[in-house]
Amino acid sequence: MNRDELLSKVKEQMTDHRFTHTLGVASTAVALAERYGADQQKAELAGFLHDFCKYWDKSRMKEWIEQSDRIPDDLLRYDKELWHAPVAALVVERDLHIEDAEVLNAIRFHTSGRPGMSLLERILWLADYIEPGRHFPGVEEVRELANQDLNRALVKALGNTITFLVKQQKRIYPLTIDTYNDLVQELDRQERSS
Ligand code: DGI
Ligand code: FE
Ligand code: FE
Repeated sequence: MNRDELLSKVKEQMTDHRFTHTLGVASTAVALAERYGADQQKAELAGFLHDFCKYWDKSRMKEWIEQSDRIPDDLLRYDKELWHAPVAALVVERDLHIEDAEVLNAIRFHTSGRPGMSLLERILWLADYIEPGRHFPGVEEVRELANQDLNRALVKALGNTITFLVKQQKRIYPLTIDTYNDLVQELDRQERSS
């Protein structure tokens, strides 16, 4: 499948607004990959596919989660906002024949993150947060940090996300907290050694 065919399959899955977001994430991920020395093609592909299942029905996502032994069942006890990421990784592997494990993991963990994220996973997570279509309080500060230091940008952005969820009195998926703690620890080490 070439790039145009892939993009038309992505477009079919979502609203025009979400497709614009998708293109913004892909181009931001490419720019971050260039800046931080990751594979730009993989960054673009992960950006194109990350929200593939964003508009799937809850029941359709639930079926995929229940049938897969690669998605922990505890996810079903947390908000469905978290589900589209691991489901998309399975769906694009099976239906679009995407085989690259790094790209699939970036998609899988693009909402929660996970401890020990790869460079590509970090880049997609951050690109999703700062793409040009995002306009929420604090995003500009994270955009500036993203030009300077990937981990500082991620700690700020994940902290903002967790604060936002607390303010909305939403349950926080333990993996999201684990990701935050892991990144803070890494940043502490990084800053102590510099
Ligand atoms: O799909 P996008 O909107 O582009 O971005 P995303 O995949 O990062 O999803 C963001 C949504 O997920 C947003 O509504 C916040 C929510 N979210 C992220 N982490 C958690 C979470 N929701 C809950 N309840 N718990 C989390 O840990
Ligand atoms: Fe998403
Ligand atoms: Fe997204």
